[in-house]
Amino acid sequence: MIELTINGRPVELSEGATLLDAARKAGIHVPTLCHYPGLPSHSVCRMCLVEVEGEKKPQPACTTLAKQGDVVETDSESLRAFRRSNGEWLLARHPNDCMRCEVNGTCRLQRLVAENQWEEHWEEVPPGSRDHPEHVSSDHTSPSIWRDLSKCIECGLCAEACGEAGQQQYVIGFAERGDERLPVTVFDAPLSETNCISCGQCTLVCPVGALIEAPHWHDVLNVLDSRKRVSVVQVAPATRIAISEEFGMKPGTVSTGRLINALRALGFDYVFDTNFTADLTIMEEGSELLARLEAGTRLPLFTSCCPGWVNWIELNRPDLLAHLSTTKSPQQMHGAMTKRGNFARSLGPEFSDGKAEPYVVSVMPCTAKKDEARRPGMSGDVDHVLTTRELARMIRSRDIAFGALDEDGSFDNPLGESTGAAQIFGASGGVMEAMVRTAAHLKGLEDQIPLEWQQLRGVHDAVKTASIPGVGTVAVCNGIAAAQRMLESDDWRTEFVAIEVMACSGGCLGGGGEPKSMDPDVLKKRSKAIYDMDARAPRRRSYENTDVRKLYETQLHKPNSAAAHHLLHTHYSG
Ligand code: HC1
Ligand code: SF4
Repeated sequence: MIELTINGRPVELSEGATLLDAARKAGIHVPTLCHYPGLPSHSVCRMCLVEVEGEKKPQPACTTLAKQGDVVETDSESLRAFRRSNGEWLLARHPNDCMRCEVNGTCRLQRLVAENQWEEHWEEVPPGSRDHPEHVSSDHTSPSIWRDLSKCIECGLCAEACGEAGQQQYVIGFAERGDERLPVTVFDAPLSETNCISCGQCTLVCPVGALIEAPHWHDVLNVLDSRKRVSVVQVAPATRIAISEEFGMKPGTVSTGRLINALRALGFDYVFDTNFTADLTIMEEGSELLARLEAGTRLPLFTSCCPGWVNWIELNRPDLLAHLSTTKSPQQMHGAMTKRGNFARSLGPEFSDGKAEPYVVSVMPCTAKKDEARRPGMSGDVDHVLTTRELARMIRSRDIAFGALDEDGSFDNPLGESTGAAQIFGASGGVMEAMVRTAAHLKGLEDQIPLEWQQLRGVHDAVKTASIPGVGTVAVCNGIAAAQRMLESDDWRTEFVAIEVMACSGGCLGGGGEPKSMDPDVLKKRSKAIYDMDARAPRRRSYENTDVRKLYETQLHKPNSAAAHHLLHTHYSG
């Protein structure tokens, strides 16, 4: 243990803790821009400078290790002057574009300026004047991620999130050195020409608006406001929890009802649940697994509901495409069922003969879902995908008091019922656990196979495995880097019968479209909320979903039938 004092307050810390940890522990605010929990800091923004007794110069709190007996000051005239001049220097190089910026209101640089009333020198630096003629400045080529180098403050967090400390895709790295260093793509290529998997982890950590999800909420509002089309929205399992954080609630607060009521207030005619088709996905994918086990082919089965993972396979290992489940993701299934199932027919004759179709929006914790909605063979099932962050912007833009909305609220039916198995899709290991629950039933082994699989849960382990009686050993890769490592040898081919991969650490609850959070335990808190919802659910196995059962009776016949394949399965391209 290390003991020190910070602003006169005694603090105890473990070895390896930084002065920033000390400040946080003492409840003392130290501003940061280039620090993000879980990623290495480079102390480039110099906002967190503190004075340490005995040191001649101020030290960056984010990278300075705490030492026994340190006496630290975080607030003094000269520290405020340092921060001011560093902040004003950043501002002088930043375009004056806040009013139209997608992160207006949530930008960390903007917040620091507002808090400290720093001087602006924008009149001398008009928008776009901070050119990097030698680098691609503005890149809208990816369907999921937009880049604007003119807004970059060179903190390096995107390169870390995409690189060694995060996704290990190395799409973004540093060009130039020292003051001139800039995070750019390999060979400065537009994102669409790189190996970017659209996971959006770079957008999650960007403190400003240099990396954002491709924004679609303006388009959605236009369609809703026109009231010319029947509008439908579906909500992902992870969004109903994380959206609470956008409105100041504690991580792990469940806001299903508030979310439904906010979507109705925005003008959606029908509010459906992606969880409904998560149950349907399990019926199809679980049956697919058993069919492959019987035939002894294309094993292990890879789950395919994470589009970042599907992108990775297509880009890096097309030789493994046959292992991917052909079952569509719940998002795409929901779009297909909404537009081409009994629901659309119930809307009137023009919807039955294809002259009209409902306008379908999905709200996802994921940026790659935008990309998935445009995949060949699935394009058109979902018209627009919004991230959790975008939906929060939309709600704020209409002055809807989210926190004051009623938490009582229910999804519309028939595309709204779901079980606990669907809810756990939002956490790493959840898809596999849900699949095991239904496979146990399909194999008649329900009495021998437990409902809960703790070995497959958790947001920290890179690879989790479990041996399922009568089925075989299954694995869960928590994050794309874990999957990449697993595929380096050939052991996975014989060790496992099924492998779940979610590209983002923690699963969808840690997706690139989720709220930005400085809470180091945020994933754990979101995950706990998800499993608590499952534990409280009256039905916890996908085949117990009564509307899913009805759907098979009236329309799809049985899992993996020709009708089910037509609507609910897809193919991949290398
Ligand atoms: Fe997910 Fe899924 S769980 S992929 O994480 O299979 O995004 O939440 O909606 O499609 O259901 C995301 C979450 C989500 C799909 C489902
Ligand atoms: Fe890297 Fe993911 Fe960002 Fe693409 S979306 S640049 S893979 S972090």
